[in-house]
Amino acid sequence: MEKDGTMSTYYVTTPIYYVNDEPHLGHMYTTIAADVLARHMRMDGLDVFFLTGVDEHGQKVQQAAEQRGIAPIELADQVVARYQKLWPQLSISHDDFIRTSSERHKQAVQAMWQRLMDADAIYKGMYEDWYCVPCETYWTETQLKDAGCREDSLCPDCRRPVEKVQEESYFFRLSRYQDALLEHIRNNPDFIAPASRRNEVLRFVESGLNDLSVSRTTFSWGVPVPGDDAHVIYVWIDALTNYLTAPGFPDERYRHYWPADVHLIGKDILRFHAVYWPCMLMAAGIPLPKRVYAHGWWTVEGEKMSKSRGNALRPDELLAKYDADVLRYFLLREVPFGQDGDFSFEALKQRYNTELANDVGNLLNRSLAMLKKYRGSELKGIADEQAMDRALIAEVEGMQREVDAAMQAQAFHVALERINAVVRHGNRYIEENAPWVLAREGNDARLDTVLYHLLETLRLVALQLYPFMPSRAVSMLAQIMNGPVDGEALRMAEHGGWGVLQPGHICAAPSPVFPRME
Ligand code: ME8
Repeated sequence: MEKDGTMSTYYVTTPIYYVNDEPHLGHMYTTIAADVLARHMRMDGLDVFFLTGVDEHGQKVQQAAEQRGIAPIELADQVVARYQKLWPQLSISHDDFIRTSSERHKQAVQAMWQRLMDADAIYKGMYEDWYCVPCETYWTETQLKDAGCREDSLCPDCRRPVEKVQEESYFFRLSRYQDALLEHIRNNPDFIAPASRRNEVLRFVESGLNDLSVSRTTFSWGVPVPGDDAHVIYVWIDALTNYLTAPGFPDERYRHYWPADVHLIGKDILRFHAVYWPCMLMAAGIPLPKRVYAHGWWTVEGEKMSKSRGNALRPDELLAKYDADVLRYFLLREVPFGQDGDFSFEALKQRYNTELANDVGNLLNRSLAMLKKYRGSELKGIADEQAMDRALIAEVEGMQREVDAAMQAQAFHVALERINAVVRHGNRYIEENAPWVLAREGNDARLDTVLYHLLETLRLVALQLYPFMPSRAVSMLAQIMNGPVDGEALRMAEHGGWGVLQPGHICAAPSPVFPRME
């Protein structure tokens, strides 16, 4: 809550995904991570704006559409339909879905362009490119170098000679903002994360920035340059401005959510987000996002995922095998966010069976089963609280603080490890207290106290798991609360304290939430 009584905002974004490819594991990953943050922050009572969407313009999309004999917008519509079907299947709770072909976006991009013109940050010059006549394709110097074709000036696609062409282009004065950007990165240690990426960007900026070509005359599928229709605004000004369009730019209302709290991206597009974007914003007099977090890349069963290898993991294939919660958990638990990792079906099964079926599932089943067997599922209250009970409470409260801190730092794996530690503590607590012995000996005061602490621990564990596994967590809570639970309405301020369950409350009988995976 802010001092004036308004709710604090939290604005989280994913990249906008190109529509010349179908969704795959990589797209799922960033979007799931953003969703977990959004859900966590909503539970914390923040006014959250979670944005995802698609990047529709550019030469590649125009060419992909031509190859299929359809208009670019038709291709875009098809891929948009795939994303819009996919996100609910993965329990993605975005507040807005931006399309760069929309009218609102065109307005925003042209307004952004105008601001850059007004600041004299854009000028007209000549741009050198390579052109393959047979393929009718333009290649940049970098693309030729990356494909090992620069030496002989060959086309990366058909290996025939390419020719150098010059084209008129607008340029953004990136070099002018080099010092200001360096100062910003140095003064704001949290601006780029993780730290290794921050160092990478610092080194790149220190090595000197060149002005950036920001328009093309060689294709038409894009936003026209205001007042110069022969030029289309080149991809990055167009794409990056989406983060302003969605909250309302150029209307002043965009300031309600802007600056973004975090742009989540893959490491492949770090330079655009941590160098070009902040310089554009500085030039336009718009505040910079608070943070850019570049996560690592997934390989699949040890191999680089690529279209040509045909091994890109597709959502349909994954969702046919596992439900959304299992995928969400695995992706954020398996690899520390920021590092590269490998997706393997064996590792997924292993983690699920150990941490979810064995640890969380057992704690829930045993606790509810004992409560049913010894107390007809009724919680009686705390008649004999001892040091080990207080230690359990302290552990649960420590988890809440540390999960919060981890989420502020996008350290998803740390949050999950911390939750798992409480679950293991809960299982040990059962062994140490041996409720079956307490029942046999007729030690009702102690038995009731132990059962109460178990159920309250489970309830608070389920709350912390909710952002990661919304439907499983709701199933856990529904058994504990013995009634339907609306996940979206969960709030830490209301539900997050120890002692919400009241004596006399009757829980449901256990029914497995994490059945073993064979
Ligand atoms: O780059 N592992 O779109 P895009 C993890 N339109 N994440 C991966 C991945 C992998 N193997 N492969 C892709 C674009 N990603 C631009 C962005 S933003 C203003 C414009 C994820 O469809 C990762 O988040 O190529 C990466 O940044 C994104 O997909 C690239 O998606």
